[in-house]
Amino acid sequence: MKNWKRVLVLLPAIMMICTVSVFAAPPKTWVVGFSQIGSESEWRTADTISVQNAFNEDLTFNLIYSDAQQKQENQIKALRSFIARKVNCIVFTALVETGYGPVLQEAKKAGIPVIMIDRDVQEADRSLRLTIMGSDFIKEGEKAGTWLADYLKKQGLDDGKKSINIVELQGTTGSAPAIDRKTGFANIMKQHANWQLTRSQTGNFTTSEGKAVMEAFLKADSTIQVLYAHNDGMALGAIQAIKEAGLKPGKDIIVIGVDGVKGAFEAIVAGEQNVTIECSPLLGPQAVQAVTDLRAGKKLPARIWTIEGIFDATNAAAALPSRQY
Ligand code: GYE
Repeated sequence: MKNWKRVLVLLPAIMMICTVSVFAAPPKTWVVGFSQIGSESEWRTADTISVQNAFNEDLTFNLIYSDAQQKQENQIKALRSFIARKVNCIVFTALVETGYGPVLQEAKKAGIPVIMIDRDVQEADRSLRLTIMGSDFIKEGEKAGTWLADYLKKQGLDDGKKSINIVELQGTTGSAPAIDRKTGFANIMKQHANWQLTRSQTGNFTTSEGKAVMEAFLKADSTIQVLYAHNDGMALGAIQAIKEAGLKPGKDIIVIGVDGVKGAFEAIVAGEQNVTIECSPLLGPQAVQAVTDLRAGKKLPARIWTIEGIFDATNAAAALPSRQY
């Protein structure tokens, strides 16, 4: 009798649970604005395609894509237009780390959540964006330095006394990966008193500028032993410059790149690049997952890391066929 009464009292709730599970409302369609920085590298193209495909495959999202063509003012305009259109969420890659404070404040005021992918901003108010997903660029720089230390040791090229002359091709000035990859590499340099950074200049993450800057380095300096390029695109441009100067890249000059694009794998297999530190651009599925969680009312972690490897002559050939970018 008692049990029977309990069932009667709980009946409305039981019915509601059944209705919700059988006729669960489909997720609300969300409009997502994606502000991309441009198409300066093979990496960037793979990243754009990954994000576009992942959102377009999910019919509950409507992605508005904006390409800033490497101009911060274009990005700020795009973000303002997303706010004016009252998008549900903004996915944002910042060209450089600073200068977006006011527009991010506007998004916050409008109640539009911002998810950073790949490149973060440096704003004192960390609440201006919900999360940042992507790679640890400082760690990438450290991996490059550690790889070099191991390689020089194995080849018997570093006695700890004679100087090791290194040149650096930096990424876009003021961007998170350029700042952090420099810092990470410098952290390892500090442990090697004889390593000298003889030249360091931006190649803007492009193959053409990487080539031009390396040409200038080679003209001015015949003692270069190592090139550390903040991305593979610039390393590949520099390889051309090294060849045109009558030297053998990968042998006369050790070439280190970052990203892990197909071109770098091919250059490693050909013996012209020595190593690439992987940085995955395939952020689309992770971005969709984060926005889906957000829509469902879940709290996002403040940092979502990408897991990445290191590829050199010991493992690049085996990995090449399965590379996706
Ligand atoms: O390494 C470079 C690109 O932000 C991690 O940008 C990205 C960098 C990548 O153009 O190739």
